Amino acid sequence: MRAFLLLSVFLVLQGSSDPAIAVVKPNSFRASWIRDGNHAAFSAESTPVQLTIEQLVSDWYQREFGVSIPRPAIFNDERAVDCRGDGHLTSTAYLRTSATAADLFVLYLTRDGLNLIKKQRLSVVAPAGRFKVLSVVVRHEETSGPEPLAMWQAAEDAVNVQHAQFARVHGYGGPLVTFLNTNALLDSTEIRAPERPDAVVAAVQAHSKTASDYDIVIVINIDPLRSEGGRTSFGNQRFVYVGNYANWKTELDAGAWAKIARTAYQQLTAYFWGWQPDWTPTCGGTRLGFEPFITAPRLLGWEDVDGDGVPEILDENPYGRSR
Ligand SMILES: [Ca+2]
Repeated sequence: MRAFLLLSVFLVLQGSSDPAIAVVKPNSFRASWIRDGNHAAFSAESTPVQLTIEQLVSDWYQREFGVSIPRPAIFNDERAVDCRGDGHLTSTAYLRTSATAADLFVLYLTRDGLNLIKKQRLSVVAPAGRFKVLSVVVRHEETSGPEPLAMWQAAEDAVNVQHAQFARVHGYGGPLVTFLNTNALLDSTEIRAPERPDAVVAAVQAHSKTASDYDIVIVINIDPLRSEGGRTSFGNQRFVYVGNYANWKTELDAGAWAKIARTAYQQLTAYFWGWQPDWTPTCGGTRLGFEPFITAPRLLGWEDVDGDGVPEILDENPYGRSR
């Protein structure tokens, strides 16, 4: 877990399409009472009825973004705190703008839903569908072992199995996310700067692979002489780089390859979907129950929060929106 935190520190966001907007408005909204479903001060009998958290969050979407989100996805786990003990309520809403893209609305509120801590609106890749991935494994004698591509393929296949299992448990017809993987093995002598997208594009071309044919290019470079984190690069070519974040010095076993795959496919790829680590803050090894996913699935639109049987990311009328 410490390694994942380290990775976050190393994260480089290049050319993000929409800068984060952070607004702090403490105590700005106190609509705590309703009458007959309307936001009036008291009921007819002057008996105050407190708004539910869901209603409060829904009102924040209307107020801050002008969008109707009647049944918002909410994460409000008291255990989700950072190393200073700070936590918050997180709500996200993905509204599709095309088959592959979405507007993402993010709210951080105090746990009682009454105060806005931060808001964001981003244009992101929708966290659903089939993603064509070119995985480039850079071979290093000390760490790669005799069959690096076989080990890597088993680890990346396991990620697809995780998505398939999630879909099965939730009764969906198929996985919400599938990675269609093509793998390439490059010797470390073939590529001098594997952290640079342009160098990778050129190096794979020598292997008859065209980077632009893929939605995402992932580079795995477990260089025993280079302790470094990972990064996600935005741009014409979406690019994920996983360095030797755990300072491996010897041959990677299946468990290590599985960790690398989780870093690549569950964590660094999730930045394309708009995910940020503090959606569900943790400190050290805290586990909140949604692993191997990197965050609460409902925040990625992967659960049916409005009760019509369709996960919100596929729902034509997500979050209880009317037609
Ligand atoms: Ca739904």
